[in-house]
Amino acid sequence: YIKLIGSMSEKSENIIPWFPRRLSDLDSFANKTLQYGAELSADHPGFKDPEYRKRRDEITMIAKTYKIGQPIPRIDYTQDEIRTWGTVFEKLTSLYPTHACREHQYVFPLLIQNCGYTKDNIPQLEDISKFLKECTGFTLRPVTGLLSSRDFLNGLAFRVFHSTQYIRHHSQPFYTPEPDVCHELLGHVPLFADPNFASFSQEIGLCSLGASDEDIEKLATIYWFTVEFGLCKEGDSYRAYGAGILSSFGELEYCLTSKPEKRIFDPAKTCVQKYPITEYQPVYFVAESFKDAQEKVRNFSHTLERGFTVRYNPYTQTIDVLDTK
Ligand code: TIH
Ligand code: FE2
Repeated sequence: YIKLIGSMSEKSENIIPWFPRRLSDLDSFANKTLQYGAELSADHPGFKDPEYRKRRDEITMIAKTYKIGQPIPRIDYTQDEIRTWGTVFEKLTSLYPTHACREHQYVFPLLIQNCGYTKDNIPQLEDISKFLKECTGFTLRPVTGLLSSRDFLNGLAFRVFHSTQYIRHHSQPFYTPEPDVCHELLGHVPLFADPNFASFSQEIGLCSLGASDEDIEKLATIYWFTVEFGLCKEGDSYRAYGAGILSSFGELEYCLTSKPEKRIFDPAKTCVQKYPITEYQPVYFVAESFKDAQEKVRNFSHTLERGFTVRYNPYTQTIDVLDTK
């Protein structure tokens, strides 16, 4: 029952990539995960240990059959998995007071109170998803592995965050090149409870709907340097808000030293910056505030080629296509 506006579908020389218009359209992403690139699988222990791979396959079964609206099944984590979580949890929480941004520090105690965040317990996606929904309307969806940038960013337009449910390999707890529960729950979740950050993230998602492949690449790079690896200013010092740094003890310490370069966040420049995916970042971008970053991304989006604008309708949880240019 969704009709595209006449002139939009008639522009045959300029075909608009399909995009989700309703929340349940996101169900179609479930089995479209990418193969790990050669780069990523290089030599990390998590890719090679057969017993570990087997456990991951068990956990990702959940994501394969999950449909929107269902409660996210709980995982009975093993003692070994909980030990890995505990190691990461203790180390990271010792750095947050001096390294994490204000918003992260505000939310963290609420997660301890409401979602079972402790050293001895891996919190469950279902409990967190309910909590986030009450804070900002964000919800979690379990995912088997890496989605394409397009699918992943499209989810954000609906305030849906695709989250892994398995944990990193126990042999290298302080850095992994791929997402896992430590990364999602300690890095991403606290920020999605912040209203300004939530709306900044959704802004990137809205820009990605029906965008060209080239523009998706730019938006994914902006996402990388903000939601994943962003720094922000607090008074005279820098703090981390990017989930990739907040979930890696090694990188969290490193990012605030004088070793890496720090530049002001500017979408037009940030969107073409190259970055490594299996080692610490050589360059970080610093945001003034989430509100400021959102405005910059919105202005930047006007420079992208897309013949229409979109608006999220929270009452129906659908995307309204507003007009054609
Ligand atoms: N490097 C992060 C960590 O060790 O927690 C995980 C990831 C960040 C970005 C993509 S995967
Ligand atoms: Fe992430």
